Amino acid sequence: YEFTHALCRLPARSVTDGLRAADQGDPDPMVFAAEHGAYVSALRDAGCDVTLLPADEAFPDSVFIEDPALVLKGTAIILRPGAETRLGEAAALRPSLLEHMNDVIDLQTEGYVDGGDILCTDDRVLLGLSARTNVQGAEDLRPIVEGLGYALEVLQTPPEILHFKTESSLLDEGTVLATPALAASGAFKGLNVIETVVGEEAAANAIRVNEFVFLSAGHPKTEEKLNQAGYSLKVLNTSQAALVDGGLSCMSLRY
Ligand code: CIR
Repeated sequence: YEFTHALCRLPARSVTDGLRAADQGDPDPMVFAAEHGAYVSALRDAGCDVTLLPADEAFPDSVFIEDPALVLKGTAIILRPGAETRLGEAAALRPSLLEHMNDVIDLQTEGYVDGGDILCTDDRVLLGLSARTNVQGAEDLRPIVEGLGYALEVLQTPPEILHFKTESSLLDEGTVLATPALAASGAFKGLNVIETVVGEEAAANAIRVNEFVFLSAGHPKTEEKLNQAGYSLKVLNTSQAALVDGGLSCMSLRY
């Protein structure tokens, strides 16, 4: 969770067409841009040099830049997103990755892997199978991840959860924040788990960036729990990302 850089993409006006499991209304592109701006500022405050890519109107969900790529030790792996409207995001991101990363590897697969299903510790990559990530994608990713010195653990995300990291995040080297449902799936062997408070499940899509934990606003009990545990929090509004099933982790590639 120690990062010097982050890559973000401005939200497109077409984010109003973003994918969502349940419709609670379209995000407002102006409000989204303001919330995204605060997120980028928070990354900079936390010590990251942020590269901000232009909006890509062709892809409504392209602000969620974490899904088409995985960065390990400065090497970007271009993934194969599991939603049809997002498949082209991987190729669209490639030139920027070539420019900003030490090395770029293409995942060659006929399967699928979304970055939102991948939680990394210093030496482990936890990959949750989901509607967006399948066994073939996971097994084709394995040699790349192992070649970079990480152990890959393939886990099952409970079916009602979009992405593995929709409901979990790394708080420090030995601790994750997770919803009770994902914690109960047994995915976090060898790690301490702090559970989100019931009714505040969306808080689990958090990120640790250097000394700070970024947490979505509106989860006061989980916020209190993390304060008590000694974490330094930056609380950020994600109301518009939430309307299209996004959260804090999805909006940057940190490296
Ligand atoms: C999607 O359904 O793909 C987007 N609307 C939301 C993606 C969120 N990404 C993430 O959790 N990593």
